[in-house]
Amino acid sequence: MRKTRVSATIPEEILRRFDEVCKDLGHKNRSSAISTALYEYIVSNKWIKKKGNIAGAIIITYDHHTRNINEMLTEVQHEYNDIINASLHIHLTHEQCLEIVAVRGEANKIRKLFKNLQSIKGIFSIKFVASA
Ligand code: NI
Repeated sequence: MRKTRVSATIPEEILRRFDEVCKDLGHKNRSSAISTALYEYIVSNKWIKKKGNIAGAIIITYDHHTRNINEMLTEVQHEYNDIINASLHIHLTHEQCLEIVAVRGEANKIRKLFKNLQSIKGIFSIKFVASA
């Protein structure tokens, strides 16, 4: 593949942590690690534009003590029960929960569900992993 040189401005802290991960993964140089990271970014966000049916898992970590969060998560999931196949709840720590929501259906609807979940206050992280 033809290569090109780019220049980017990124926070020092992110670069420091990136270099640490590169080292842990055994990357010989930063360029190859950046290429791999960019490729993963492209692949993991492909579903954003996809049409038709897709399947995958929405993975959420959240603060169990945020007021009404459990009710909100349940409420949204009930609204989309036609595309949710299963959900798994794990009490990670005293305050943190992990929820894995298996989905299958129209990509547009899954995007809407994702956005609704994302807007709930108290969520630490949320991502969608599409099946290949
Ligand atoms: Ni829990």
